[in-house]
Amino acid sequence: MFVKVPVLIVALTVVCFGWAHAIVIDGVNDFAPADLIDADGGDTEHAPLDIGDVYVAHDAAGIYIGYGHDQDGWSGVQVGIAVMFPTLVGGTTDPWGHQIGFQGVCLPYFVAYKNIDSDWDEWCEWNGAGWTQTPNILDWIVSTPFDEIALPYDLLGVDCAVFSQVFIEIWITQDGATKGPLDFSYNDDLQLSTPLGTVWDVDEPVLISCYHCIELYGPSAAESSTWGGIKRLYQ
Ligand SMILES: [Ca+2]
Ligand SMILES: [Ca+2]
Repeated sequence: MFVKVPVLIVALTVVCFGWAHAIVIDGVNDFAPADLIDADGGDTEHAPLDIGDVYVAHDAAGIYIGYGHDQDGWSGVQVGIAVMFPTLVGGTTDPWGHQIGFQGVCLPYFVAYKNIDSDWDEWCEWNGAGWTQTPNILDWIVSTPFDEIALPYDLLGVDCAVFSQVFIEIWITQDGATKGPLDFSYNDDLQLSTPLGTVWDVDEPVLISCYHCIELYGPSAAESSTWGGIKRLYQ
């Protein structure tokens, strides 16, 4: 897999035109139907833990992610988003100390976290030895049943002419050091809540090595079925 990532980058067009569209971050779904990358709804035991439809769009200014989720009357629910770019080697640990980890070549350089109860978010960037965590700088709405977040390229510090792909995973967890990923978007086979039941506490990290792969060019932010298929083979 170390070899295949740069090979795929070279094979892709990396010019920044023909972008899709900006998204208004207001908790109202204004993504295009073609931006849907995952219909994840209904695969947890409890609705407040469930990620629903996941959308990704982009324009010349950045990346936009939207997903269905409503913690309803529950408390302590948190949302994490890992962002990986090819060749940027990131961290293996969860910056908020949950039982979630990263392995293989898919080490996220960024993790965004939101504590829904307090509307507290942190933008976590890998500094080579740990996470540099900056609170409450994210444009991220979680107060409606459809959450939206903007990740401007200025925030990411990346050049869309260099990176034509971004790798993303989203999870629902809860406050606490024994809490793992109750719902995943991409790694459904590793999530701890399913319609059959929920594992509420674990003592070892659930390790992921696969992500949604988003192509950052063209008319919409389509998931790469080719690379997604390759990654799935290595699970
Ligand atoms: Ca789900
Ligand atoms: Ca899922």
